[in-house]
Amino acid sequence: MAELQAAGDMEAIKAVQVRYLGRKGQLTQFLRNIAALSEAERPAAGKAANEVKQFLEGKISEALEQLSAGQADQGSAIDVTLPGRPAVYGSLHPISQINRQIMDIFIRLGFDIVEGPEVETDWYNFEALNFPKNHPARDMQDTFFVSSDIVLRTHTSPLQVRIMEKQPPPVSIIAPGRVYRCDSDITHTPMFHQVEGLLVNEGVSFGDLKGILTAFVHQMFDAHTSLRFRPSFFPFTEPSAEVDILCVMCRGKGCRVCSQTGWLEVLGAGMVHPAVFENVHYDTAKYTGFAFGMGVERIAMLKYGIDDLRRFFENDLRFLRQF
Ligand code: 2U9
Repeated sequence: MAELQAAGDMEAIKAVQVRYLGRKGQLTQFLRNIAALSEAERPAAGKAANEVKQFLEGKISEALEQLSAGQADQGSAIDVTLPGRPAVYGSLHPISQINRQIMDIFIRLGFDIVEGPEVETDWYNFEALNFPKNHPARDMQDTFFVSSDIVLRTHTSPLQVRIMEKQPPPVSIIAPGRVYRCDSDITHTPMFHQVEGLLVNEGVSFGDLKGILTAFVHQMFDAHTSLRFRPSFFPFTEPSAEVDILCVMCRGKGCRVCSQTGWLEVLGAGMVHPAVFENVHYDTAKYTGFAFGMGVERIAMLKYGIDDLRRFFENDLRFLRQF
């Protein structure tokens, strides 16, 4: 045992093994000589010798195991020639990508990006924007109320009211962000993303609005996309319009995506209602302005041909990796 303990490497352990258990080893010789003993001595001697043999074999293999375990700890068992694991890259969510594309277009057109609170007061979300007290959007059915006076913003327009309160015209801003509506089905999620724009100055006309939105659509979709302005209504604009583009799928022939109409609604817009300007103390005799709004998920679905809004919120990597 002392010799085994002193053995520092594989060779030294093997030498101990040979010395006692080898063909000419001490114990092997002893076992051979048992035959020469008297019949009375033989059984006890044989039994004792075999016990010693088993004990030694056990101790030697134990010593060999300890040696190789020690070597693994020191790192020699690591194969440094194995190829490394590939790094997995993340990427921007399709909504973030479309959001950035929209922002880039309006930045080039001279707009500034503004952001603000997602929890708003009734004044900024509704009252200042000329929503009458009994408007259905103010219903608990449509809006998430934090308290009777505090709501999760249902659009990013309150932010633009805040900006106008703080600074005089000219104003040309784009407000992107999350908005919340008490709505959940195949085509609505309780949270979605909006981009709204506002431009106020002397002499701003509906023609300016058409020019800006046409430039936007031609950069976002295709330089030859046809647009159509349809009369509509919002409390905060007058006149108001909804903007359609010729269906990107069927080019106006009529298909499932455009419900056989040949057109796709992509934007809402209009001239800012004078009541809104009065609420922020802008001189309505001097200034006019236009505003517009769009849903980012909707633009992304049309651009990428995605038919189910819920895909954006499931975070299934097999979907996300395609963008
Ligand atoms: C101020 C005054 C007016 C923003 C506007 C729309 C028309 C519009 C919808 C598009 C799809 C909301 O995401 S959506 O459901 N938006 O149709 N938004 S004009 O008008 C404003 C904004 C701020 C101070």
